[in-house]
Amino acid sequence: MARENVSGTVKVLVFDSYGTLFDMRGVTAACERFFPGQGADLGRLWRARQLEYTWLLSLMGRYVDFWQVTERALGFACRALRLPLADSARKGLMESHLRLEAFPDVKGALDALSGYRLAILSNGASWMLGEVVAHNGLERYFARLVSADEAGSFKPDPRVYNLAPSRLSVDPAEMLYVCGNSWDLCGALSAGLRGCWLSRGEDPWEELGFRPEATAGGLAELPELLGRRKGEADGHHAA
Ligand code: LAC
Repeated sequence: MARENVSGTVKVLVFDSYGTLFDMRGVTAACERFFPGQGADLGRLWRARQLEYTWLLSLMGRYVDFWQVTERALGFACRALRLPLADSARKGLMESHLRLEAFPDVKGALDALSGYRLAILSNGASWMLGEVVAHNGLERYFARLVSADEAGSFKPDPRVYNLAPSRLSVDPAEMLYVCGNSWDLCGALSAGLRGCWLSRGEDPWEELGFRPEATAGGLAELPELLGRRKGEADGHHAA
């Protein structure tokens, strides 16, 4: 259900990581393995606190990397739900972030988009991104894994989004950020990036005063939205 085509030249596609390329339900499944019957509640609270802590620590100017944020959020979520967190469970739950599966549409879409330079821009620490990309055998697709760590802050700090065009040496007008988390995409749009919303789930678009340039129901729609065929050289639009 491609709703609007992307207009103008796009040379570089930058993807968010968690929830866009990689399915966070792997974390919930790990929560369920360690705490049967509580996986959904723990997964939800952990993810919520993980994001809230990134926002709080960024606003406080107290950056610590995404691994530490994630571990602190896990500690809080377990205490809030009265779940005893043994070291083995902590380790297993944390490491589930490194073993997330890519959504089923990722590999085909990356193949179809091989005429573009592709990259990731994520809150995840560089080594975390490297591990999850390698776990899915996707290393060859990406020119760069850009981590918020390089800005010492988290999304939606504009300094994080600005890393993408600067690290990839591309004019923001020729770059499209593709993201499944609409708050994150609003942050990118606010920072002056172009953005396509990947509407994977049932969540509606956030009411933060921005509209995406295009909306895709899955990554397989991207080549059509971009109006280009596989393998076309940069700068030559099919549509
Ligand atoms: C990321 C989180 C926001 O990958 O999903 O940056």
